[in-house]
Amino acid sequence: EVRHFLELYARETGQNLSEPALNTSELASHELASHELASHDRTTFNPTTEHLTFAARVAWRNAARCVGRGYWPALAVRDLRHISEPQQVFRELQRHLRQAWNGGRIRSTISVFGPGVRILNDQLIRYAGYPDGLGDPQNRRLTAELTALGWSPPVQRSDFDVLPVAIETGGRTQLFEWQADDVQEVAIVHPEVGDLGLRWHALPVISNMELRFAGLTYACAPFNGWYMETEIGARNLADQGRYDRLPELAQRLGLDTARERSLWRDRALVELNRAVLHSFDAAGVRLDDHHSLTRQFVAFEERERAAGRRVNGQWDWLIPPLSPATTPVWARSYREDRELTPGFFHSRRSAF
Ligand code: NRG
Repeated sequence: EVRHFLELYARETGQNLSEPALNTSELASHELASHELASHDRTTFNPTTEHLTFAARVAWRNAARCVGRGYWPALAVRDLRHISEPQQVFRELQRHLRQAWNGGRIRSTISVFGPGVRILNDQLIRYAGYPDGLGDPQNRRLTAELTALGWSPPVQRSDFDVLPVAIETGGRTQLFEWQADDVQEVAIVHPEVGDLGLRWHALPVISNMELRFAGLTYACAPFNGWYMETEIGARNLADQGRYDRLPELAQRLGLDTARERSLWRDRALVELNRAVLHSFDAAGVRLDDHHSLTRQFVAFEERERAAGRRVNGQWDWLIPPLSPATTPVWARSYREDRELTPGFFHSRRSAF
């Protein structure tokens, strides 16, 4: 696996194996026969920041479910492998949020932490889900788990209470509350109907996937890009098992909800997505729409083919949940290699 990685690195970066980016121990291991490699590399391969940066970007490029990965060469990589103390991890997570937010011009960012650290939350920013139905039902288990670890909901509970982040090191878990200015949110306003009384956070920061390459696993490597509008408007706020707001919006739009054949669900869905696009645009926060992003994805596929690489893909994740057949991804097909590295993998121990 070290050999596979170093060859890929050399091929794509144009860094010859004898150039300084590879230190002598890596060079030596690269030249070893494979039976010797097995006993050597576990102890000798220590990636440089350049290796790590390349690996994280290629892991994104390989992410079969991601329709936004055309931006992979621009991923900002924070090499924090020297950090594993919970308080310091949290401070760096706060910095991550600030750097990624960048005043609304969101930057794709990954922070790679040291060994023995794990984040329990599946995303850094999540809204609590309460047993009585308030909040995000998807996060009920996470909310119960964090409550068992000592979190108390605010006295005035709402549908959008931001959960603390749980950082585990050496079998011990500590909770950290975000400061108000760590979490950037956008109120959802429909251009004609007005304020919908809904909101969503600007940054999706995935924190339950491991970065793997060269036989190494980085278990704490939270990363973010920016949202595509359908993630919020066609799933999070619309799914019956999530915020389920289509019936209410349909009422406000004056649609006939007594008959399925009025297509009130479909019409409300489009209007909710318009509201998400309108609100993020008005707030100056980066957000893609599903038509533009799928076109960019097809352009990415063409660049990959020109570079002699096969695109790893999972069609049912790449198509958007709104009007998929109107996008160029609909008529294409993809093959998936689940073991492809460098890659991001759901952590085996993740509870969520
Ligand atoms: N649908 C999820 C987020 C999944 C990842 N989406 C991104 N990732 N855009 C949700 O929270 O709605 N990213 O790294 O930008």
